[in-house]
Amino acid sequence: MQPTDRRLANAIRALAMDAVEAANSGHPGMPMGMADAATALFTRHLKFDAADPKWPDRDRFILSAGHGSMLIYALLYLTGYERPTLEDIKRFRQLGSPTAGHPENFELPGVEVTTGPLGQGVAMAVGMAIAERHLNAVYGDELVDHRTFAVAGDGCLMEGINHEAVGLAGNLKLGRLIVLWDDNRITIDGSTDLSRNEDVLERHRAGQWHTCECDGLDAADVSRAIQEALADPRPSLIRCKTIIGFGAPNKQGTAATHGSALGKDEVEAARAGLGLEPTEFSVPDDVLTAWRAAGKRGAVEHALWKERLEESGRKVEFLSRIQGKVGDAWLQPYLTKLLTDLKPVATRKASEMALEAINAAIPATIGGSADLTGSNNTKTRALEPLTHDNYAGRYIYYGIREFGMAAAMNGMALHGGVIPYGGTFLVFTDYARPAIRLSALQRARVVYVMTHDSIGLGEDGPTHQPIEHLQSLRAMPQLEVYRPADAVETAECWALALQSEEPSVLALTRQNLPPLRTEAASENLSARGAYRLKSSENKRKTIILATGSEVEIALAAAAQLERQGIGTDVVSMPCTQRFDAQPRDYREDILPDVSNREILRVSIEAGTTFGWERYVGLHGLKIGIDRFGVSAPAPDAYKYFGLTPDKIVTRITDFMRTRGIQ
Ligand SMILES: Cc1ncc(C[n+]2csc(CCOP(=O)(O)OP(=O)(O)O)c2C)c(N)n1
Ligand SMILES: [Mg+2]
Repeated sequence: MQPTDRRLANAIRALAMDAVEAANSGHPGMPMGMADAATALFTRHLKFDAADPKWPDRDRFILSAGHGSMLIYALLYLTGYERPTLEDIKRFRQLGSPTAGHPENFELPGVEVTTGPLGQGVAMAVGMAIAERHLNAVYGDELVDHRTFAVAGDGCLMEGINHEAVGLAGNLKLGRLIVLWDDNRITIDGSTDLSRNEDVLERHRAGQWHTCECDGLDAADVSRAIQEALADPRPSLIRCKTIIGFGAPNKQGTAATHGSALGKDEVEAARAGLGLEPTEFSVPDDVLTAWRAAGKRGAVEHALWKERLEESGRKVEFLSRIQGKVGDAWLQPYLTKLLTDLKPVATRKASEMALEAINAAIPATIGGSADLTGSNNTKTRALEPLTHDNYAGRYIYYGIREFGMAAAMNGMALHGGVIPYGGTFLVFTDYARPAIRLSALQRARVVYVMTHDSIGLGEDGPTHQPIEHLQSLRAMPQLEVYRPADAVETAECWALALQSEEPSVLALTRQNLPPLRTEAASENLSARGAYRLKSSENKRKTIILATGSEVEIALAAAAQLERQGIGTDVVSMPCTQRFDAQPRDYREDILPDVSNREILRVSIEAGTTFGWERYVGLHGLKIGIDRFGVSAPAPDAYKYFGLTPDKIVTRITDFMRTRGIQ
């Protein structure tokens, strides 16, 4: 006899309680409250095949309320994924176990995205749903026809990013996106009455979503609501009325179950009340069998899909698209053409020029901007807008939603089959930063096209002029920050960003820059992160390191220094992280390990000098801007901050004199 839904759900409850108890850390309340809803979704609706977590046409499931990670670990184990094993679950939250505190996409196939920072899961689900509709438009129902389900808590729906996600999904009419809201009316501080009185459903309806409600503790009723959501052409929010920690007789319904072990006595009482096995981590045979059968539900559909793939005639193309490998065959022809027609150009414009070649050569790219298309130069001529009536389009008008855009791009990148890039002003990486951090943590290949990268943007003034941004982004692990100095470097940096498995930020100028690299190179020089653009003519006394727009200034200063007999190298440093990863020999060739008295190292960047001692040493000269900017035309702002060749030459020679450097 098939076990009841409640018994299936109770297996989730048991594993969640026991794992949190064993770790003496974690969140039992959420998985216990949503166990019935998850049972309905995984045993009746979700299209997946536990034997192949990477099946491209699987439905995507995102646990946005990532603190409830035991919910997804229990589901993956019960339905028969290879990992986590029961042993993994026993080692919940322990060093080296894939059952990390919060779900991490790089630990377990089946965990589609990394969640924990509340709200971002739903926003990434929006991106997944966009990628699905786009690929459906490109490859048809035979190959791409799936849905995106997310489970969100009160926190996910309170976070500001939810507003952006709801707006994007509503406008794009992402009808295949279904969010199940764990409406337990509890957060860490206690009742949601303490902090919320909005009508959450009404807010979603205002964003053109479909909404419905169900008893989240009744799998059949949840299933009914899911059916309703599936039938509606709009994105759906299902309000699942639940009780946090359901089954813990004394603590359920209270914040006490949110984020700590229930305690031995309460677990025993819950076991008795729910009719669970008396021993820890045990799942009755008939229950496990039923769950394992649910894990195979999709096998037939999967097999049929494989047949369709074989017959489609597009198998190779489709699979390579999903794998996401891209070449840089576009680069050399582009550079060859570029070098025949050199003229001053802003690197944001150079980025657009490179994108013309990239978008023609790589159909997986999907561009966009947070309402600064004309400024970020992200839309190339052939790209049509991706809209609800043309999902085949490759350009997204994200609206003024930097955080929503970045999170959606994470979802798109992790869905696979598309390579998202999106723009805003570099200063507004602050608005997107929590999602940029998740791009990095998740190793999502997202390219951030961040223009207006310094005081060089001019009149918009200090609110718009990045100061600390470049260095703070460089401080982020697994994120490559590029600041190219001219059109050639811009193309090189684009090539590197596309071939990376990590996210990249391209910091690009508003103002025109002269061509600095005027001859063909035998390799991508930016790949080294830093390279000698000009070698000293006189005996080398100084090495100037500069990035982006300041390389031009460094070269002009170097020419003056040479005239004074001071041999000067100029090193262009488009990517500090790449330079750091070079072999020692290379790094020492560029920056010889000698004292600043012998060869003075100087850095020039129109931003904070914080951190540049890393390259110029404690006794080097750091030239930059350690205050907020000014509203003025760019040349005046540069003059005001002393970022001109004359001023820099004076600073270098003064510095040498006062330090007794000959
Ligand atoms: C952006 C962010 N802020 C704060 C937290 C810390 N935090 C984790 S869970 C939680 C409460 C969430 O409440 P709810 O979503 O209702 O979850 P429930 O208590 O119902 O499981 C908070 C504040 C977080 N994970 N992410
Ligand atoms: Mg809650």
